[in-house]
Amino acid sequence: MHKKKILAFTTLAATLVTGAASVQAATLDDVKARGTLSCGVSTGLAGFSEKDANGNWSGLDVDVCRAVAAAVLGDADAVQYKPLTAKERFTALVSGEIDMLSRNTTWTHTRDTSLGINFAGTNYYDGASFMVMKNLGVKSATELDGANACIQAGTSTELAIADYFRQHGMSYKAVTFDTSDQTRQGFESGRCDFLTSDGSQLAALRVGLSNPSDAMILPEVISKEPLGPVVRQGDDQWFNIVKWSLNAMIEAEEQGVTSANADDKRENGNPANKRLLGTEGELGTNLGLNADWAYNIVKQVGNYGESFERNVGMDSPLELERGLNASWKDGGLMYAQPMR
Ligand SMILES: N[C@@H](CCC(=O)N[C@@H](CS)C(=O)NCC(=O)O)C(=O)O
Repeated sequence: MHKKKILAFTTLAATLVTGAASVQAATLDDVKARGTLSCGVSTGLAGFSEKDANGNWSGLDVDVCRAVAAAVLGDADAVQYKPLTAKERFTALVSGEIDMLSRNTTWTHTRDTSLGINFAGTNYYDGASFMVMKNLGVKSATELDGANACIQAGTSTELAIADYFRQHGMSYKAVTFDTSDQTRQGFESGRCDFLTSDGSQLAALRVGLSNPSDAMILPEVISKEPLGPVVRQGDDQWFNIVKWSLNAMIEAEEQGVTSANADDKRENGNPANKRLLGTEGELGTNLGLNADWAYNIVKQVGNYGESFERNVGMDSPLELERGLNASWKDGGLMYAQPMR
């Protein structure tokens, strides 16, 4: 190729890239202009994303939506929640119907590389398991050969269970549903011998049964299910904002910064506290946000540990232990990239 042609080609490529970026890289502007964040959540899952009788949403996944709204708009309440089934969620994100997805969604290679989406971190490390009624008399998943499985369509659980049964030379019949409510009702009305989903979701579905103590979760954990918030590809600034909003919650717990002491720590804390909370450094500017972006997150939503305990922890109906979701400082996997 002649030099001139190479130059022309390079200019064209640059124009295409810039053009594409300017079409898509507007999420922050859109959210600010609208004054609310549009966040995709589940249709209802206790502890993760659930609407109460007054129409207020709460949960661990809802807190990630709230954190982003606090960082971007200074108001954790400025969120419009869009309930989505497993099947609908990625289309809603890629089509621009929502600004971000925070709906117990597993980060997998195929999703990350083929759907035009980016995972912005992990807010719950999970694994798929099985729930049975105690009166079935089954104590292990290895006793489930030939059983009927209640399972939600469009989930990674469908793939996990297929692998598990094949690997163990067993068969099952899938009875699929679109929402967690339908799946729970199917299980409760005896349409299947077991219900399979991520462990946290089994805990959530179990508390929704008329008699939770009738059901038990089997000991096998058959897959890795790292759950986290998702954005569409093509807007790196927005990707950074969602990624670092979650990271700020995790970092705040590592630093011992809480909703109760954030005011004190931002004035009198150590250098890392001040950088996180915006009284020193440029972390906000680099994201295109105000200096108090992470302060607003911690003050209004809390750090990751506060959110975990409030929504799914031992004092909540789900009674989930921190386990893998403990801070790395306590032997878990929650580890924030350095905020500097
Ligand atoms: N983590 C898995 C499963 C996600 C999932 O949709 N699980 C069901 C469990 S029943 C759920 O949360 N449903 C909520 C709803 O119906 O909106 C995935 O990403 O595919």
